[in-house]
Amino acid sequence: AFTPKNIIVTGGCGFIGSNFVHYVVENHPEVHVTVLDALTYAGSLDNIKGLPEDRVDFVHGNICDAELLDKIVPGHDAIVHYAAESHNDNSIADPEPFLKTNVEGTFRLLESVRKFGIRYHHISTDEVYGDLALDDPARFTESTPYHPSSPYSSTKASSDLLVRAWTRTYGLHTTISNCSNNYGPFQHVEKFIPRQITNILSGIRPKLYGNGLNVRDWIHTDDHSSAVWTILTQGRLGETYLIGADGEKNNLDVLKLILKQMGQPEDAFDHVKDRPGHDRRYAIDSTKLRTELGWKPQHTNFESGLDKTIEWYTNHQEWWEKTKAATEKRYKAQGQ
Ligand code: NAD
Ligand code: TDX
Repeated sequence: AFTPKNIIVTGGCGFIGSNFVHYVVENHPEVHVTVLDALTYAGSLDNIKGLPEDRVDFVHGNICDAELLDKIVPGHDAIVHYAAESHNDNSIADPEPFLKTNVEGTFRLLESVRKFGIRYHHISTDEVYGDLALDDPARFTESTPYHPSSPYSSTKASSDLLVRAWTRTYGLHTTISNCSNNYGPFQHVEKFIPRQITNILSGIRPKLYGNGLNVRDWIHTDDHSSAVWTILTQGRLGETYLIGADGEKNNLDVLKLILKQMGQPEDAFDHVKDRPGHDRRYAIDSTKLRTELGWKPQHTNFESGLDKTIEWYTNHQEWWEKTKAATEKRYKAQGQ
């Protein structure tokens, strides 16, 4: 097994990256983390506040900055790459930052990994595979062909292909993981679950796109973290692993559960304009990760995970209210 001591986590001030940093600090006391984050609208130092200073360093910078990478990468034994522009609706309104960060940013990191010869783990998404029909018995596997639908998912797919080509051509020591939809604390209020919870807490009616029958395969972000750690330390080099927790649910059912858990009538929401090109269904078959590396999700009770997430947003109003008004303004301008 690979036993890293000094890792760089890009995007460690965002939702999933910061949950991973918390996970490493709590579970792997021998590991030091350097967070590299540009603090875009989606990143906040509050997300890693209070972590021990001798365990976590913060570097404010952009993954596209090759000179900065030359300075900070030496002395580390791995990069775990979470940084991205991550929101589909934003990518439809303005794709350019997605090309820069997701494609060029990954290219810069790969060049740095090539120069300094360190281990690289690439965080990606199930959206690279496109979507499945609602009644298709199939789920995505590592051999499903790439078929991304949105500017966001096409840039993530591009970044995965760069990793594969750099690995084959230059012999880099890499792994890739493609995970399904995450939920949990520190998720930006632009995303589905936090948007609806914070709408209710703000006296705004939740907003459902289209008929709400689109299916997402939900996983708690702590299970994503344990899977990434498992792949980083035990994964076979050059391989891709799909991460999922058998959590398929349609948006309407998730919304009704949120309304119920927050004491609202089940029809207290608005139908709004559908997302252009809206993927119908994602579903992950994570057999390879489970059988080859022995990983299992721990937080598989969605109702209780959702309840804790509602509690977190209820108790952390000061965390989300800073970005709430601007986010809703953007949605309103799009008719959503
Ligand atoms: P997020 O938008 O919450 O956070 C992204 C972080 O990256 C922010 O802290 C931001 O400041 C930082 N960042 C953005 N551009 C940067 C740049 N050019 N240089 C340095 N830092 C930059 O995203 P998230 O939802 O936590 O997603 C993290 C990763 O996980 C992404 O790669 C995403 O594609 C992938 N992923 C997300 C999900 C999901 O459900 N959210 C599922 C599967 C995979
Ligand atoms: O207000 C809303 N109403 C609504 O019905 C919002 C914000 C979303 N939706 C729908 C669209 C999707 O079907 O809910 C579903 C989930 O939407 P998002 O939270 O935007 O997530 P999604 O587009 O599925 O992508 C997420 O999972 C895969 C992450 O944002 C990506 O970064 C990740 O790659």
